[in-house]
Amino acid sequence: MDAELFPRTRTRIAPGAVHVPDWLDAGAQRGLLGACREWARPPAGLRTVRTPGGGTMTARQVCLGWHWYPYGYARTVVDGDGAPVKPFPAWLGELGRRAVADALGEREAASAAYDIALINFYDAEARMGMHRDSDERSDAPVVSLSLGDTCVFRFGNTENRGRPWTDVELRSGDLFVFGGPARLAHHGVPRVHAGTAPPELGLTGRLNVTLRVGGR
Ligand SMILES: O=C(O)CCC(=O)C(=O)O
Repeated sequence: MDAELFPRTRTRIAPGAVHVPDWLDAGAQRGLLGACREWARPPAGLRTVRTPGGGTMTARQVCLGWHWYPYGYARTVVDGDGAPVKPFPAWLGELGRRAVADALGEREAASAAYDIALINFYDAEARMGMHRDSDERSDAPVVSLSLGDTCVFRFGNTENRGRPWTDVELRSGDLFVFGGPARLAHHGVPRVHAGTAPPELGLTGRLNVTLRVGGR
Protein backbone atom coordinates (compact mmCIF):
# COMPACT_ATOMS: atom_id res chain seq x y z
CA MET A 1 0.00 0.00 0.00
CA ASP A 2 1.44 3.39 -0.98
CA ALA A 3 1.90 5.84 1.84
CA GLU A 4 1.58 9.37 0.44
CA LEU A 5 4.06 11.88 1.82
CA PHE A 6 1.37 14.52 1.40
CA PRO A 7 -2.06 12.91 1.47
CA ARG A 8 -4.25 14.09 -1.37
CA THR A 9 -7.11 16.23 -0.20
CA ARG A 10 -10.21 17.71 -1.80
CA THR A 11 -9.17 20.95 -3.54
CA ARG A 12 -11.13 23.84 -4.99
CA ILE A 13 -9.26 24.54 -8.21
CA ALA A 14 -11.37 27.58 -9.14
CA PRO A 15 -14.76 28.90 -8.01
CA GLY A 16 -17.16 26.11 -9.03
CA ALA A 17 -14.41 23.57 -9.82
CA VAL A 18 -13.53 20.91 -7.25
CA HIS A 19 -11.18 17.90 -7.31
CA VAL A 20 -12.13 15.06 -4.95
CA PRO A 21 -9.40 12.38 -4.82
CA ASP A 22 -10.39 8.71 -4.40
CA TRP A 23 -14.14 9.37 -4.70
CA LEU A 24 -14.77 5.92 -6.19
CA ASP A 25 -13.53 2.99 -4.09
CA ALA A 26 -11.93 -0.06 -5.72
CA GLY A 27 -15.25 -1.92 -6.03
CA ALA A 28 -17.03 1.06 -7.62
CA GLN A 29 -14.12 1.50 -10.07
CA ARG A 30 -14.37 -2.16 -11.09
CA GLY A 31 -18.11 -1.83 -11.56
CA LEU A 32 -17.79 1.29 -13.71
CA LEU A 33 -15.00 -0.28 -15.76
CA GLY A 34 -17.18 -3.36 -16.42
CA ALA A 35 -19.98 -1.09 -17.63
CA CYS A 36 -17.56 0.85 -19.88
CA ARG A 37 -16.42 -2.42 -21.48
CA GLU A 38 -20.04 -3.25 -22.34
CA TRP A 39 -20.73 0.26 -23.68
CA ALA A 40 -17.58 0.09 -25.84
CA ARG A 41 -18.96 -2.85 -27.84
CA PRO A 42 -20.58 -2.24 -31.24
CA PRO A 43 -23.09 -1.18 -32.39
CA ALA A 44 -22.64 2.47 -31.34
CA GLY A 45 -19.41 1.42 -29.63
CA LEU A 46 -15.98 2.95 -29.16
CA ARG A 47 -15.03 5.05 -32.18
CA THR A 48 -12.37 7.41 -33.47
CA VAL A 49 -13.72 10.97 -33.63
CA ARG A 50 -12.93 12.95 -36.78
CA THR A 51 -12.81 16.72 -36.54
CA PRO A 52 -14.17 19.03 -39.31
CA GLY A 53 -10.61 20.15 -40.14
CA GLY A 54 -9.71 16.59 -41.21
CA GLY A 55 -7.91 15.58 -38.02
CA THR A 56 -8.72 12.81 -35.57
CA MET A 57 -8.94 12.89 -31.80
CA THR A 58 -6.40 10.56 -30.21
CA ALA A 59 -8.73 9.61 -27.35
CA ARG A 60 -11.40 7.20 -28.64
CA GLN A 61 -14.95 7.74 -27.49
CA VAL A 62 -18.35 6.18 -26.86
CA CYS A 63 -21.48 8.11 -25.82
CA LEU A 64 -24.63 7.30 -23.87
CA GLY A 65 -27.99 9.08 -23.99
CA TRP A 66 -27.06 11.53 -26.73
CA HIS A 67 -24.28 11.06 -29.26
CA TRP A 68 -21.72 13.87 -29.29
CA TYR A 69 -19.97 14.66 -32.57
CA PRO A 70 -17.96 17.79 -33.48
CA TYR A 71 -19.89 19.97 -32.67
CA GLY A 72 -23.40 18.90 -31.68
CA TYR A 73 -25.58 16.06 -30.37
CA ALA A 74 -27.65 13.44 -32.17
CA ARG A 75 -29.69 10.34 -31.28
CA THR A 76 -27.68 8.15 -33.66
CA VAL A 77 -23.97 7.78 -34.37
CA VAL A 78 -24.10 10.21 -37.30
CA ASP A 79 -20.32 10.18 -37.74
CA GLY A 80 -19.91 6.42 -37.29
CA ASP A 81 -21.99 3.29 -37.79
CA GLY A 82 -25.32 5.16 -37.74
CA ALA A 83 -26.71 3.02 -34.90
CA PRO A 84 -28.94 4.50 -32.17
CA VAL A 85 -26.90 5.76 -29.24
CA LYS A 86 -26.94 3.47 -26.19
CA PRO A 87 -29.34 4.48 -23.39
CA PHE A 88 -28.14 6.50 -20.42
CA PRO A 89 -28.77 4.34 -17.32
CA ALA A 90 -30.59 5.76 -14.29
CA TRP A 91 -27.87 4.50 -11.92
CA LEU A 92 -25.27 6.61 -13.75
CA GLY A 93 -27.48 9.67 -13.36
CA GLU A 94 -27.76 9.01 -9.64
CA LEU A 95 -23.97 8.62 -9.41
CA GLY A 96 -23.61 12.01 -11.10
CA ARG A 97 -26.11 13.64 -8.78
CA ARG A 98 -24.24 12.28 -5.75
CA ALA A 99 -20.95 13.48 -7.20
CA VAL A 100 -22.26 17.04 -7.51
CA ALA A 101 -23.80 16.94 -4.04
CA ASP A 102 -20.45 15.82 -2.58
CA ALA A 103 -18.32 18.25 -4.56
CA LEU A 104 -20.49 21.38 -4.70
CA GLY A 105 -23.45 20.79 -2.37
CA GLU A 106 -27.07 19.61 -2.49
CA ARG A 107 -28.35 22.89 -3.98
CA GLU A 108 -26.22 22.53 -7.13
CA ALA A 109 -27.19 18.84 -7.35
CA ALA A 110 -30.89 19.74 -7.66
CA SER A 111 -30.46 20.80 -11.34
CA ALA A 112 -28.26 17.85 -12.15
CA ALA A 113 -30.56 15.54 -14.16
CA TYR A 114 -27.79 13.87 -16.15
CA ASP A 115 -28.73 12.43 -19.53
CA ILE A 116 -25.42 12.33 -21.44
CA ALA A 117 -22.19 10.43 -20.85
CA LEU A 118 -19.04 10.72 -22.94
CA ILE A 119 -16.55 7.96 -22.23
CA ASN A 120 -13.03 8.66 -23.48
CA PHE A 121 -10.38 5.97 -23.74
CA TYR A 122 -6.74 7.08 -23.68
CA ASP A 123 -3.86 4.83 -24.61
CA ALA A 124 -0.32 5.94 -23.67
CA GLU A 125 -0.06 8.38 -26.60
CA ALA A 126 -3.56 9.85 -26.43
CA ARG A 127 -4.16 13.47 -25.42
CA MET A 128 -7.03 15.93 -25.45
CA GLY A 129 -6.50 19.53 -26.52
CA MET A 130 -7.87 22.51 -24.61
CA HIS A 131 -11.58 22.97 -25.31
CA ARG A 132 -14.85 23.99 -23.66
CA ASP A 133 -17.91 21.77 -23.18
CA SER A 134 -20.28 24.21 -24.88
CA ASP A 135 -22.64 22.08 -26.99
CA GLU A 136 -25.09 21.57 -24.10
CA ARG A 137 -28.12 23.81 -23.46
CA SER A 138 -27.80 23.60 -19.69
CA ASP A 139 -25.47 25.14 -17.18
CA ALA A 140 -25.59 22.08 -14.88
CA PRO A 141 -22.11 21.09 -13.67
CA VAL A 142 -19.97 18.64 -15.66
CA VAL A 143 -18.97 15.53 -13.67
CA SER A 144 -15.72 13.77 -14.57
CA LEU A 145 -14.70 10.35 -13.24
CA SER A 146 -11.30 8.82 -13.96
CA LEU A 147 -10.29 5.15 -14.17
CA GLY A 148 -6.91 3.54 -14.85
CA ASP A 149 -3.75 5.48 -15.65
CA THR A 150 -3.02 8.80 -13.97
CA CYS A 151 -3.19 11.86 -16.21
CA VAL A 152 -2.41 15.55 -16.13
CA PHE A 153 -5.74 17.36 -16.37
CA ARG A 154 -5.27 21.01 -17.34
CA PHE A 155 -8.01 23.28 -16.05
CA GLY A 156 -7.89 26.71 -17.63
CA ASN A 157 -9.97 29.86 -17.87
CA THR A 158 -13.24 30.74 -19.59
CA GLU A 159 -11.67 33.31 -21.97
CA ASN A 160 -9.19 31.38 -24.06
CA ARG A 161 -7.15 28.18 -24.34
CA GLY A 162 -4.06 29.74 -22.80
CA ARG A 163 -2.90 30.60 -19.29
CA PRO A 164 -3.81 30.93 -16.54
CA TRP A 165 -4.43 27.26 -15.97
CA THR A 166 -3.91 24.75 -13.17
CA ASP A 167 -2.53 21.26 -13.79
CA VAL A 168 -4.23 18.63 -11.65
CA GLU A 169 -3.14 15.01 -11.39
CA LEU A 170 -6.20 12.79 -11.85
CA ARG A 171 -5.82 9.23 -10.65
CA SER A 172 -8.05 6.20 -10.84
CA GLY A 173 -11.18 6.84 -8.75
CA ASP A 174 -10.83 10.63 -8.71
CA LEU A 175 -13.78 12.95 -9.23
CA PHE A 176 -13.59 16.41 -10.80
CA VAL A 177 -16.69 18.61 -11.01
CA PHE A 178 -16.93 21.99 -12.72
CA GLY A 179 -20.00 24.17 -12.69
CA GLY A 180 -21.15 27.71 -11.93
CA PRO A 181 -18.53 30.26 -13.02
CA ALA A 182 -16.22 27.40 -14.11
CA ARG A 183 -18.78 25.56 -16.29
CA LEU A 184 -17.35 26.91 -19.56
CA ALA A 185 -13.68 26.86 -18.57
CA HIS A 186 -11.25 25.45 -21.13
CA HIS A 187 -9.73 22.13 -20.13
CA GLY A 188 -7.71 19.30 -21.62
CA VAL A 189 -5.44 16.34 -21.00
CA PRO A 190 -1.86 17.06 -22.10
CA ARG A 191 -0.39 13.85 -20.71
CA VAL A 192 -1.22 10.31 -19.59
CA HIS A 193 1.28 8.48 -17.40
CA ALA A 194 1.33 5.01 -18.93
CA GLY A 195 1.51 2.05 -16.57
CA THR A 196 0.22 3.90 -13.49
CA ALA A 197 -3.23 2.27 -13.28
CA PRO A 198 -3.87 0.26 -10.09
CA PRO A 199 -2.84 -3.29 -11.11
CA GLU A 200 -5.91 -4.84 -9.44
CA LEU A 201 -8.23 -2.84 -11.72
CA GLY A 202 -7.04 -4.71 -14.82
CA LEU A 203 -7.09 -1.72 -17.19
CA THR A 204 -4.26 -0.75 -19.52
CA GLY A 205 -4.72 2.92 -20.30
CA ARG A 206 -7.13 5.53 -18.96
CA LEU A 207 -10.89 5.90 -19.12
CA ASN A 208 -12.72 9.11 -18.35
CA VAL A 209 -16.47 9.24 -17.93
CA THR A 210 -17.94 12.73 -18.19
CA LEU A 211 -21.59 13.32 -17.36
CA ARG A 212 -23.50 16.30 -18.73
CA VAL A 213 -27.04 17.63 -18.88
CA GLY A 214 -28.03 18.19 -22.50
CA GLY A 215 -31.02 20.46 -21.86
CA ARG A 216 -32.70 19.12 -25.05
O1 LIG B 1 -10.42 12.92 -20.03
C1 LIG B 1 -10.66 13.89 -19.34
O2 LIG B 1 -10.35 13.94 -18.15
C2 LIG B 1 -11.34 15.09 -19.96
C3 LIG B 1 -12.39 14.74 -20.96
C4 LIG B 1 -12.99 15.94 -21.58
O3 LIG B 1 -12.48 17.02 -21.45
C5 LIG B 1 -14.21 15.85 -22.37
O4 LIG B 1 -14.76 14.76 -22.57
O5 LIG B 1 -14.69 16.91 -22.83
